[in-house]
Formats: sequence, C-alpha cells, structure tokens
Amino acid sequence: MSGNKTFTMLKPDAVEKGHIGAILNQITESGFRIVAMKLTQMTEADAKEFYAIHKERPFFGELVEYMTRGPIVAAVLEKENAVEDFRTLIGATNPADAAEGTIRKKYAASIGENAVHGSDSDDNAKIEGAFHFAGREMF
Ligand code: RTP
Ligand code: MG
Repeated sequence: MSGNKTFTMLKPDAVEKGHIGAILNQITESGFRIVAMKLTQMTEADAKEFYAIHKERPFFGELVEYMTRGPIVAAVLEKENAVEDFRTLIGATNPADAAEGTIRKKYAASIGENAVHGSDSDDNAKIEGAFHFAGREMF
C-alpha cells in the first residue's frame, strides 16, 4: 500500500537563488498539501546523519558542505501516492537527465546542486519527517 506523505527540502542553492516561492507554488499546484514547513539550517552532524546512506560515496564531503552552507526549507507534503508522485515532479537526480518541466530541470544547476530533495520510500519519508519536525508541528 502506498503512503500519503513525503518529505522534501528546498536545498541551499534554491533558497540562495530566491526560488522558494516558485518551487512551493509548483508543489501545491501539483496537488500536494503542506502539512509541516520551516526555514532551517542543517549542522554538519545533521547532514552526516541525514545522508548517512551515502557516507562511503566520493561526493559525501561535498554533499555535507553543500547542504550545510545556508538555510533550507524543510517540509512534509501530503498527497495520494506522495513519494512516487513527488519524485516524478522533481525529476532525475542529474538535472541534465530530468524531464522538461520538472523542478530540477527548471531550477537545478548540476547533479551536486540539484535544488530539491524528495524521500525515496514511505519508510524514509517517516524517518526524514521525524528528523526535522516534532509531532505537534505536523498538521
Ligand atoms: P535526494 O536524496 O537529495 O532527493 O536526491 P536523489 O535521491 O535524487 O539522489 P541520491 O542518490 O539520494 O543523492 C543524494 C544527493 O547527493 C548529491 N549527489 N551528488 N556529485 C555527484 O555525483 C552526486 N550524486 C549525488 C545530490 O545532491 C543528490 O541529490
Ligand atoms: Mg535520495
């Protein structure tokens, strides 16, 4: 059974470039309801924990540096089939491979700095939402 929530971050590059409003607009216009949201900044320890699955990858150091260099928008989104539909909306990890009209195609500069995160499973959506939000912050 597919879950109805996913977790996203508008990454530091998207915030720096002033794309918060446009990206949130595309997300809500695509049928996602925002059930939790905040502007926050990840510490080095936060980023290492959040992306622990990638710790052996050659890009891990750059990823941690990138994700901690400025504020992000963290949000929990609700929609039927949320995880899969949101991954479709953001497009491929590398914006060069992302479909026309996807958020990464429109707003991401490179595979390393790709504007937005989307959970890759219902279990990870729960873990990642709980990483950033207390229960009373989710509506
Ligand atoms: P995300 O977790 O952020 O939604 O991205 P994703 O599932 O599409 O991609 P994933 O494989 O989980 O990679 C996590 C993030 O690491 C950075 N990355 N850099 N330089 C590189 O080759 C490289 N590969 C991945 C990206 O920021 C990617 O979103
Ligand atoms: Mg991922």
